[in-house]
Amino acid sequence: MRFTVYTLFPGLLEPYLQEALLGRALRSGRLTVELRDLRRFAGNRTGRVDDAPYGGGAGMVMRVDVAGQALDELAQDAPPPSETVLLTPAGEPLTQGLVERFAAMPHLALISGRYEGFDARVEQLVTRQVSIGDYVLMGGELPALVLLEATARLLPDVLGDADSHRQDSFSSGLLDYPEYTRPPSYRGLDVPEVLLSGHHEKVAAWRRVEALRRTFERRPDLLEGAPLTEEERALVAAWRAGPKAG
Ligand code: JCQ
Repeated sequence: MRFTVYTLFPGLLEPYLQEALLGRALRSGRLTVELRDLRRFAGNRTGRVDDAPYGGGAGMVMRVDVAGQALDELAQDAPPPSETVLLTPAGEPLTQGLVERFAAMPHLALISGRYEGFDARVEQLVTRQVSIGDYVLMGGELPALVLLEATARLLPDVLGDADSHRQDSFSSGLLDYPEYTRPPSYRGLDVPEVLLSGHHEKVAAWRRVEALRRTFERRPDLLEGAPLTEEERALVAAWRAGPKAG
């Protein structure tokens, strides 16, 4: 898979991409990332990529023609990107489902803005706007890396065997069950007995209930979309009904 990332600060992304599993995926050729500097499109009229907002107010706005030239350049690529994605807090939330769709694309373009964001007309030039969460950063570079990393780990042979997708959080629609490793007791904190029992069916059943319990306690919003059995729905209903239940 190939990513093309437009940014004013390619140097911010470069070192992150050289290390660990992403670095290995890039060196192996399973993943290609091209960083392109948006500054090239500043032109010699102002030499700047930003300008003051119409209507007044504080802050600067990134010029529409800067993004326009980037998108023109992308249209010349072979193959052109399947999607052109602007990273912005006003975008559609990034979910594992969306990440799975990105992972099926041969070429994806990401556009990272700075300042107060792009001229709103850029929304009509890209195919999609994506948010990585409800907070505001200083630029779209970290969001681009987040989207890229979440996508890259789904590509064939990017995760090492040891890191392989067990059942990722969200593939079940629930948070992950808690995991433990040695020692069995640490400062009075004990590993649940069932995990030491060697009883695989009991372990699987315990993990499912604990995943359900964590999701109920921490992210009840996820239970709406999760495929649960009748029995599991009843268990959740009992937890909702009161502290004695379940
Ligand atoms: C992305 N969640 C937060 C900040 C404007 C393009 O317009 C803007 C982009 C940014 C950088 O992205 C984020 C972000 N998802 O802050 C302001």
